[in-house]
Amino acid sequence: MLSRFLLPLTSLLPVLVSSQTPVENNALGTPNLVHNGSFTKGTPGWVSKPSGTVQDGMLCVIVPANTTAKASYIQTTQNFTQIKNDIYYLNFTAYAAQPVNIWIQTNGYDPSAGGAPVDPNLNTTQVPLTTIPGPFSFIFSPANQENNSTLTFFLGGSNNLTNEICLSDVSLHRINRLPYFQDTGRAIKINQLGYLPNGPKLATLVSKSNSSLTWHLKNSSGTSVSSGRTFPFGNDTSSGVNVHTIDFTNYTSIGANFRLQIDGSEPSYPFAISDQLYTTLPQDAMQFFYQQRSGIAIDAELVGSQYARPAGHVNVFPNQGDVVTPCQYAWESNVTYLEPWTCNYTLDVSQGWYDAGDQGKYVVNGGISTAQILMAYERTLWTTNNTLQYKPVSDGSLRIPERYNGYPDFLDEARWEMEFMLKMQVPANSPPQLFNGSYIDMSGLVHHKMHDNQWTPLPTPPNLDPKRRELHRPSTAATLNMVATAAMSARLWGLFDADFAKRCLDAARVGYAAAKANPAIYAPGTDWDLGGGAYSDDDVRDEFYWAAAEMYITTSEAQFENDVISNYYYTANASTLFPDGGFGWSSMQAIAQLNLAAVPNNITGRNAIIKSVMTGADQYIAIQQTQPTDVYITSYPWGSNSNQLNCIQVVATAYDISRNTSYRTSALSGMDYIFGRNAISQSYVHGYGTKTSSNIHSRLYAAELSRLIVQDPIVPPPPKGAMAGGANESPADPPADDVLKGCVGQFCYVDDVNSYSTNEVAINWGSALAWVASWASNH
Ligand SMILES: *[C@@H]1O[C@H](CO)[C@@H](O)[C@H](O)[C@H]1NC(C)=O
Ligand SMILES: *[C@@H]1O[C@H](CO)[C@@H](O)[C@H](O)[C@H]1NC(C)=O
Ligand SMILES: *[C@@H]1O[C@H](CO)[C@@H](O)[C@H](O)[C@H]1NC(C)=O
Ligand SMILES: *[C@@H]1O[C@H](CO)[C@@H](O)[C@H](O)[C@H]1NC(C)=O
Ligand SMILES: *[C@@H]1O[C@H](CO)[C@@H](O)[C@H](O)[C@H]1NC(C)=O
Ligand SMILES: *[C@@H]1O[C@H](CO)[C@@H](O)[C@H](O)[C@H]1NC(C)=O
Ligand SMILES: *[C@@H]1O[C@H](CO)[C@@H](O)[C@H](O)[C@H]1NC(C)=O
Ligand SMILES: *[C@@H]1O[C@H](CO)[C@@H](O)[C@H](O)[C@H]1NC(C)=O
Ligand SMILES: *[C@@H]1O[C@H](CO)[C@@H](O)[C@H](O)[C@H]1NC(C)=O
Ligand SMILES: *[C@@H]1O[C@H](CO)[C@@H](O)[C@H](O)[C@H]1NC(C)=O
Ligand SMILES: *[C@@H]1O[C@H](CO)[C@@H](O)[C@H](O)[C@H]1NC(C)=O
Ligand SMILES: *[C@@H]1O[C@H](CO)[C@@H](O)[C@H](O)[C@H]1NC(C)=O
Ligand SMILES: [Ca+2]
Ligand SMILES: [Ca+2]
Repeated sequence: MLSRFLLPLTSLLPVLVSSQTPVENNALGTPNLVHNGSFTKGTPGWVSKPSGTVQDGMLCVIVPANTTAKASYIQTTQNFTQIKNDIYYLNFTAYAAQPVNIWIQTNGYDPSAGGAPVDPNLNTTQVPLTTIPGPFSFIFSPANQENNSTLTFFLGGSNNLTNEICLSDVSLHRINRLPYFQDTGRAIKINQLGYLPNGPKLATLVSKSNSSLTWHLKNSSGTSVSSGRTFPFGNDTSSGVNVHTIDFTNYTSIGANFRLQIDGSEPSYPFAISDQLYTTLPQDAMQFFYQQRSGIAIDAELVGSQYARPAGHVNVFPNQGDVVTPCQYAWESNVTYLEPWTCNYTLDVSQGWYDAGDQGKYVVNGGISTAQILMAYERTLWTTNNTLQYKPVSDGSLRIPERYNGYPDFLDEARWEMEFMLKMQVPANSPPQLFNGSYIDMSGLVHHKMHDNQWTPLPTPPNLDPKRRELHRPSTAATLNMVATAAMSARLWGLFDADFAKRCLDAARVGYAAAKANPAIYAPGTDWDLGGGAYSDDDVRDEFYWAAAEMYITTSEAQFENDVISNYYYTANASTLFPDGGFGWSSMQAIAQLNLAAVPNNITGRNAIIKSVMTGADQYIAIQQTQPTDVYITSYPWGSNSNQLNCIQVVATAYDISRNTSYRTSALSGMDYIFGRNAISQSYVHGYGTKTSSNIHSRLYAAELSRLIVQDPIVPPPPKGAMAGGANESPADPPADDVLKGCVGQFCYVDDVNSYSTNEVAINWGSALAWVASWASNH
């Protein structure tokens, strides 16, 4: 597989000197990972078979005729570390007495195979040696971490005569990213999309000055149309810089290309004042989901030819799933569960969305993502005074294959994932499966996740993923996620497709009973980094609350109402329901509470539930008032943009329920951060704003890497509407480890394709954006 993305640079130098790749060949400055690569000390650091000799500064090996590829080789003996998703440069000089193709691998050891490669990170084929000593260069990015790696040149295999192959000047360098300059953009931080005429208009100035300064709002001809004084704030602890606030809310005229300016300083990026600000964002945010779809060809007519691709994971070679998908091997699961869990069946778990930059599919993350899309639709059924500019409720509003099929497109898109989640359910009357030392009936539970058993490199088009796809053990949390979303689907599809609605509700009832019978099957945190994330969760009180709530709202049945009322979260206070920093896929009580409050139902104590949502929103607003960039968060965890957006969802729902405009004002100001009103002037939604995230981590959109590691075809940049995870104050990936050391809060972001901890896409972040965009487009 990797060979597809690796060609000798010798034939491709014009691409590699392109000005778009500032870091290319920037390897000098890091140590050579190969010792004695020029054989100046003889052969220390090397082993060869048959044993070679050093002649004229080259290690030469006599390769017998008719040997197999691996029978003759030159290999390093001092191991080096290959860091997952880092970038390496390999150079060497070699020739052969008779022209021959050799083969290079970096790899770990597989003790059971006597040192054979497990999962080569560099696996070239066809390195053509001639009789003239040729320089060769390769750039590669390891898909998997390998702490004890070797570099091997396999010499045999293709020649029927005795050959002599000589090698020298071997160097292997990790990319050098330093010195690094972080582009923080303009000093005046704005929402780069702009501002609504009748909405709040706030900007943040970074300035060392502690006294108020005069600002001007200039129109597209540079004429000052409004002016005022900044409000010095002082140290913004979320970024550690001194800031002022600019409030130009009172200016309400529509126009394009406004700029804010402090006399004598650089103006802000341009922005609009427009009531159409968020009109296209819901479609583009939703378009991301179509592009993440598994099991269907992505249609050029809908998304443009550069984004078209064949169906991924429909068991067409080299894919090993997802129509026929086995469970993990017992020897694989043994490591995570400390017992050899497996199952006897295969399942068709095709469809669904790829979770993020990877191509795994996780039911717990599918749950929140599907829920937020369904909620974006459902709120249009109960909000009053809905002067919707954009109607998720309509058919034909998205560029998806199901447009104009008579069903609302948001429901169509969510159904793609719902169908997958239904398929993840353990079939009725399945043989018992191992759990905690005994075999138990898991029928009706839902497999936690399915993904590759090893990471694939970036880029990997889904239809070319060769790894084994595997089901992981069922979990209570995944089961309840399926139940909750199936209950929502049942009530929303009831009007359109009664058969599907029934299928959802039937599966939900079976799942609900299975979860109650097996309330503590947790996905362990140890089940990570073998081609997928863990999504571990050992507190499922929130998932039980959510499932019961959705089942009750859909069915009005007393058993579900009783389960809601007896749940821990029913009487929990607002700050437990809506925790500081927002909610996420493992804390679904918040989603449950929003739906119990907003969707018509007769639950006992509904007024208290509604009050808790208002209090939760008030608490977020109280935090926002301490933050000069109007964020609701005070820390910046992995995926912090979704935390901010999920807080907006709470405040915006409080507005939908109460029509109290202070919630609307707060939620709209909360949008600013995502679109550039932050320490680094970053608009995190690709294609929206001036300085937007462009090198997003994804196997589908690794254009930055494809420029560096030459390949055919060149993969596209991310589509408009794809959102990066955002600032992460504990970043952990190769580029971030190099360039974000000691960063503070909002600064902890790098727009690099390999920065999965700050720059990845994910469905649960995209769904938060889709909900908030739909809400904002109504204003
Ligand atoms: C590797 O080869 C490339 C292409 O010839 C060259 O630009 C680069 O400087 C070399 N790197 C090292 C570390 O020698
Ligand atoms: C590496 O490349 C060789 C030669 O094409 C191939 O036989 C082998 O299967 C590859 N190994 C892996 C793990 O991809
Ligand atoms: C490499 O393997 C050796 C021997 O097993 C071990 O001692 C060493 O810690 C390993 N190195 C790394 C970086 O894991
Ligand atoms: C290289 O890695 C292998 C596999 O982990 C290990 O057996 C060997 O001892 C390591 N060699 C050194 C020098 O660390
Ligand atoms: C290598 O194999 C070819 C074809 O089978 C044969 O003709 C040739 O004699 C062999 N060479 C040696 C040295 O065995
Ligand atoms: C030896 O290899 C050459 C080139 O690959 C081929 O043309 C020739 O037929 C081979 N000879 C034998 C005896 O197989
Ligand atoms: C500003 O905030 C940063 C981040 O919280 C903090 O490290 C720094 O000490 C603060 N500076 C001042 C002058 O208070
Ligand atoms: C906006 O206008 C009102 C009414 O003229 C005024 O009281 C208020 O101070 C103005 N706000 C700002 C931020 O200038
Ligand atoms: C599971 O791990 C245990 C303990 O390491 C080992 O004894 C057992 O053979 C393993 N079972 C399988 C099926 O791999
Ligand atoms: C609904 O809209 C009408 C007309 O715009 C307005 O008079 C009324 O107060 C609004 N009702 C609510 C509950 O916001
Ligand atoms: C799987 O099926 C085989 C044959 O039907 C049976 O012998 C075995 O016990 C089953 N294993 C499990 C874990 O159910
Ligand atoms: C709530 O109860 C009222 C009065 O019995 C009934 O009219 C209404 O339909 C119920 N609403 C829901 C959503 O069940
Ligand atoms: Ca439709
Ligand atoms: Ca949980």
